[in-house]
Amino acid sequence: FSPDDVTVVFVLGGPGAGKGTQCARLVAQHGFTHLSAGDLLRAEQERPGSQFGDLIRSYIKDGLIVPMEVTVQLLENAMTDALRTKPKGRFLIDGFPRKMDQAHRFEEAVCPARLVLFYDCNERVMQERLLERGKTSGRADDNAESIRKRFRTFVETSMPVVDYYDKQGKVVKIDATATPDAVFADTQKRLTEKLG
Ligand code: UP5
Ligand code: MG
Repeated sequence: FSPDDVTVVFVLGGPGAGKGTQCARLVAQHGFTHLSAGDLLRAEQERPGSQFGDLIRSYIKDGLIVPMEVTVQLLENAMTDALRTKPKGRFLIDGFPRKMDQAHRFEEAVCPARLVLFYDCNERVMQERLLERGKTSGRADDNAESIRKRFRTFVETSMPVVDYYDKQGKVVKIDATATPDAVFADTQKRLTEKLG
C-alpha cells in the first residue's frame, strides 16, 4: 500500500497506562483501526505452525522487546488486511514503537507517524492496575516480577522513543492517571486540535 493512503498515530505509554482502553474508545467514536502490537504478538504466539511462538512467549514474560522484524511484519500484514475494506485507513498503532530500531524501520518500510499520543502515568498507579487485571486477564506478564521487568524496559528502552518524537514536535502528552472518561475527554480534545 502507499503511505498516501494511511494516517498513522502511535499510541505510547507505560505498561498499564491505559493505551488499549483509550484506543477502544477512539475506534468506537472516530473510526480508527486499532492495531495493538502486543495483541498481534500474542495472537502470533498462539497461531498453530508459527515459528515464533516460543520466542515471543519468552520475550513477553521477561518484558523484553521481540526482535523488530517479527513485529513490523505483523503490523504491515494487519494494515494491508484492513486496507482491503477501508481504502483510506486511519490507524492507531498501540504499544509500538517501543525501541528506536523499530521506529526507524517502520518509518522506512511503512510510513512516518502523523503524531504520537503519549499516556503519562506513574508506576504506582500502573502496577496497581496491572495486578488487579492480572487476577482475571490470564496474561503471562501480569505478575509482580514481569511487571518490574516491563517497567525497566519502558524506562530504559521505550522512553527514548517518546523523546525522539517529542523533539520532532509530534508528541501529545496526556495525563493518564484520571478516570477513563476524563482521559478520553482530554484525548478527544487534543486529537481534534491536531488532526481536525
Ligand atoms: N485502566 C485503564 N485505564 C484506566 C484508568 N484511566 N483508570 C483506572 N483503570 C484503568 O489498561 C490496563 C488496566 O488498567 C486494565 O485493567 C484497564 O481496565 C485499567 P490497558 O488499557 O490494558 O493498558 P495498556 O496501556 O494497554 O496496558 P498493557 O498491559 O497492554 O501495556 P503493555 O505496553 O505492557 O502491553 P503490550 O501488550 O503493549 O505489550 C506486551 C509485551 O509485548 C511487551 O512487554 C513486550 O514484551 C512485547 N512487545 C514487543 O516485544 N514489541 C512491541 O512492539 C510491542 C510489545
Ligand atoms: Mg495494551
